[in-house]
Amino acid sequence: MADDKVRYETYRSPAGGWGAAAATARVLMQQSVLGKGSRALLAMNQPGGFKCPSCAFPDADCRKTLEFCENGAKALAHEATKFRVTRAFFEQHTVTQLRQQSDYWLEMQGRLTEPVRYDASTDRFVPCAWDEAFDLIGRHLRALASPDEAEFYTSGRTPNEAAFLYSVFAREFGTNNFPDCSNMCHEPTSRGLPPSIGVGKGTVILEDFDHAEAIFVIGQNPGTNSPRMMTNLVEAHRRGVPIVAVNPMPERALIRFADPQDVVQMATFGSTPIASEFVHVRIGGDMALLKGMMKVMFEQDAAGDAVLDHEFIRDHTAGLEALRQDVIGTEWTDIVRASGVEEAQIRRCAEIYIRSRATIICYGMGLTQHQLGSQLLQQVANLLLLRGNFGKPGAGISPIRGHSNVQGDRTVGIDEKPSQAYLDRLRDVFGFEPPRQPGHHTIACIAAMEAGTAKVFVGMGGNFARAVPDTDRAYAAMRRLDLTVGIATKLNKGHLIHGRDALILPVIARSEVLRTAAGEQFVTIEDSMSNVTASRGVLEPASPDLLGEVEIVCRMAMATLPQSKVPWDSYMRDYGLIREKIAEVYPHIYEGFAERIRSPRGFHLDVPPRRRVWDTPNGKANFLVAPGVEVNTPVDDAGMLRLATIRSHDQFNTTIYSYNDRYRGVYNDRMVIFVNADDRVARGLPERARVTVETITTDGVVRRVEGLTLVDYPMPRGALAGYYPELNPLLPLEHHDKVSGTPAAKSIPVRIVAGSETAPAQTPA
Ligand SMILES: Nc1nc2c(c(=O)[nH]1)N[C@H]1C(S)=C(S)[C@@H](COP(=O)(O)OP(=O)(O)OC[C@H]3O[C@@H](n4cnc5c(=O)[nH]c(N)nc54)[C@H](O)[C@@H]3O)O[C@H]1N2
Ligand SMILES: Nc1nc2c(c(=O)[nH]1)N[C@H]1C(S)=C(S)[C@@H](COP(=O)(O)OP(=O)(O)OC[C@H]3O[C@@H](n4cnc5c(=O)[nH]c(N)nc54)[C@H](O)[C@@H]3O)O[C@H]1N2
Ligand SMILES: [Mo]
Repeated sequence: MADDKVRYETYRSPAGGWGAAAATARVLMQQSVLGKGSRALLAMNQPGGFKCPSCAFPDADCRKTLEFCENGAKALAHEATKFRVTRAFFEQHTVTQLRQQSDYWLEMQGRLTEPVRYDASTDRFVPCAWDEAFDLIGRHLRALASPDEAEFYTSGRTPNEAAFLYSVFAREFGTNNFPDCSNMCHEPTSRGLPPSIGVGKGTVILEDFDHAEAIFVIGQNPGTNSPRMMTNLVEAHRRGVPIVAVNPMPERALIRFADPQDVVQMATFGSTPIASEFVHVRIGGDMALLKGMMKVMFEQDAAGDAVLDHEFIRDHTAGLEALRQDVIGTEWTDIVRASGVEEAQIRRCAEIYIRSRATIICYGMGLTQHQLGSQLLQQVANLLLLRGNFGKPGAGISPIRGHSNVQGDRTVGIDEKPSQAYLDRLRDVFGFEPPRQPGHHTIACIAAMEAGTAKVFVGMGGNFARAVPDTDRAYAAMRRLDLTVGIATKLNKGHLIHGRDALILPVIARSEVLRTAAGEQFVTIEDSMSNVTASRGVLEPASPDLLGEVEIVCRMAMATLPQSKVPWDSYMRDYGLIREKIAEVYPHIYEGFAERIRSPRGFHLDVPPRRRVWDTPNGKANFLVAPGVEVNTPVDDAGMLRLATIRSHDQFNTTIYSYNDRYRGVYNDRMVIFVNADDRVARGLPERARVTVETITTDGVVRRVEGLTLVDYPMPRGALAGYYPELNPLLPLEHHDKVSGTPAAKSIPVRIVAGSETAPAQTPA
């Protein structure tokens, strides 16, 4: 069978295993970096080496020599690629032509090599000296009527040092406009959990997985998006720990996994079953499921069974009775209808939870990206609090973050609603008065662009226009800007949706050596479990004309703020001086940063709930009530289906590595919609029908994506899934969680409006 033929089949092997090993070798060869890439892989996540640029899962304690996974290897191979985007490339293609190209094609062109500026007379990006680029940025920013006309976006690969200075720069300039990739991701964690447990982070560390007696994995696909977590799940399974997976898609790695680093399993083609209980929840059915489990507990408590940790509840919490009322008052019929899960299975899940003396609940985008995402997470915390699952080994809440430093960026100042206490410290440490008004998150930033009140957009990494909702509106909004700046390793579509003036500034990547006038520098990142570690690149930079992100921030600041109180010049030489300032601004967590970072495995930032200390107004952990069982506004349309936009196995967010999604059996196609066969048949559509999907809204805007192929898949009734970012045109900006501003990308109300005959087999562009 030709390798580029579109096909859909059922993947029957375990996830991981030889499939993963082969895929690793393939991507190194494809990027022509087999030797260089393999050497770099040996330094990844090792003391003295660099941190994997892929996901935010922590590394294990030296247990494995090769602490990487297939998808980490892909990220590295694409970063270390031998392909280059040169000035000749930009001469050959107008921007209008480049915009027609796919995300995949743009990614495959390789690394950016020198700064470029948009030239409208030729519709091309042309080379531009670094000084000229900073000068242009400074002129635009200083010309603004108000600093709030600038937007400073951050994507989560940016290391702590660069993110910290970026936030200092924007605040000295005078704005809190910090749209961030996290606003589309774990913002419900950052906003929903503080009123509940006093911190917007996870409370679990890796060692806890060795002590847990039950693990729940809800709305998360670790086999693809955090594969190093599979090691912990395999080990837990071997210890006989029940693992409950809650997902509308029976993700392969949640069912069966072969550890590519387990020699015996590889030699014998063995594998480990993962989930002891697979809960096939409806999209958005988790609120009902969680309430159902709590209802079982309150019922047993009423019957006199010791299922609640009364001592913990008495000493550490407030609000139990209101929660009890709400949950007891919720009817089983509603719970079963909304969750799509039978009462018997919910009772089994509750039993697993009750029997365990230490439970971890992990979750991902399947919980955060709903209209009531923040409140949903508060129910997860409620469930954990009922049995005192905080501040003891093997227990806690574990949001599995996305980008490798997305959590760190937030910790060191990327926050559009900073606390007044933090702003006071910033003032005291740097001697300028920071702005006190909240700024824009991602959704507010797009609204400001649409309104014409945003004029300059600086993107520190990322692919803003592709990652955000409502693609057509976002593109139009970006085009209204006076200046767009993309600071990046690779060319992406976001750079091509630009303002009147535009710059693309190429950076030294995570895996590459950072040299300054003061010698070799390292940076630091914070993983999903609050461990801060050093990262030192080992490869030569992709081009001599690249700058580190820290230097780019410092030079933007110097070009914009000639009277600045901040010694930018010294920071871009010696990153140790930046860490000193981080320690001064955040003494409660970063005191002694310089010494503590010398430890080969870094250090852990204090998370108070681990000590049963609750940084809430009443000093308690709070049971918080969310009315009802739905996480989305009901839609009055009998033909409505809920669409979850998800990641394939071969992408990192908007970076597309290939058109395959091995574990879901899809090859050479991304324009697919996974559907329950009964929902398809009910619409009179044949298998593999070519369809158009349309969003159901009341705002009068028609949002459609055409040319999608229906693929039968074990989805619950009423649920669809398809790939992000191709389906982002269907996601309305207004369809988001009001608490956090996070787009409800997992529950778009849609209908199938047009179907035709079976899609012809075809080869993607
Ligand atoms: N290789 C790779 N690694 C990555 C990324 C990548 O793109 N590629 N992205 C990184 C980033 S930024 C992030 S945030 C993480 C994302 O990691 P995940 O959170 O795992 O990402 P998704 O694929 O968006 O969706 C997760 C799961 O949610 C399920 N789901 C959808 N709707 C619901 C629901 O209503 N309830 C429940 N219970 N489940 C639901 C989907 O079926 C899917 O299995 O991964 C990070 N790591
Ligand atoms: N419909 C839908 N939309 C979603 C999601 C979803 O599940 N569904 N998920 C959301 C989530 S969780 C997230 S996190 C966002 C992601 O949004 P972003 O973070 O904005 O997007 P990425 O695709 O991760 O950004 C990739 C680009 O980052 C640049 N880059 C890579 N490495 C580096 C580096 O080391 N330094 C710098 N400066 N640049 C670098 C490269 O140019 C690359 O093209 O998307 C969100 N959008
Ligand atoms: Mo994310």
